[in-house]
Amino acid sequence: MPGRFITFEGGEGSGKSTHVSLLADRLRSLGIDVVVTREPGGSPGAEIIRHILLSGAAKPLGPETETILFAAARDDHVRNTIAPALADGKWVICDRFVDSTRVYQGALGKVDPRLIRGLERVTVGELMPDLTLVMDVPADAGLARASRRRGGAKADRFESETLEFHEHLRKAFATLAKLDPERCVLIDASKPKPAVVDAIWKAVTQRLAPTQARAGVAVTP
Ligand code: Z5A
Repeated sequence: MPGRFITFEGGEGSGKSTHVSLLADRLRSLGIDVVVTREPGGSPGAEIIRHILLSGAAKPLGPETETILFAAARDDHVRNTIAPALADGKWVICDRFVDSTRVYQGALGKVDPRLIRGLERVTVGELMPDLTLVMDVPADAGLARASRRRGGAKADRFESETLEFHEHLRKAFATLAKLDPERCVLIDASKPKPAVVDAIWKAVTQRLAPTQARAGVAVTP
């Protein structure tokens, strides 16, 4: 049986990495084989492109070129990490995926949606997530969390955008979740961690029935 594909999306400091890791631990405790990965990156080739993108080196080339670079990284990641793991029956949890391109480059960067959809068709095809958890937190609170976690380190290409940019980002992710309720669940990530953990687990159990998956029972998402 093919595995399950879960993605986390949302703005900076919304708790994606934290909850990717907590969810993976919980699924593993049920005996499920889990692969944790991220975008941009998640495969050796894509990690090289990640460095180019997050250092800001590609910014002067414009949003279209950045979009193409995110797609090139995704292509490598899907082929070398995600697709093989799913084919092996593993569960894949990915920190950001296509929705980040739709929001950062599409809604915010004003890149033509036809280019974005075309690149999605080539890189992802039918391999869309079974479940996407959209972590929703006020932009200022998310940025404060990200800055605390970073300590004295320099903000990256996207973290250094304005507060207004991050507020638009939050709205765009919420709209995207609303438009695709079959796949997306909006999580109130401003709550304390235990409450967020519970909300995520509720979504995962309702949509993907992990206890049945472990027992080898076919699950219809
Ligand atoms: N990008 C793009 O433009 N287009 C694309 O197609 C893709 C990506 C795929 C990747 O950055 C950047 O690439 C991203 C978009 C762009 N923009 N930026 N920046 P990244 O991978 O370096 O970072 P990120 O994805 O933005 O995540 P983040 O800023 O590292 O944050 P996070 O993973 O969402 O949060 P966290 O590290 O789990 O939590 C932050 C802190 O808050 C940490 O200390 C936690 O302990 C704390 N935390 C978490 N939850 C809570 C709660 N509930 N209460 C209190 N504190 C909490």
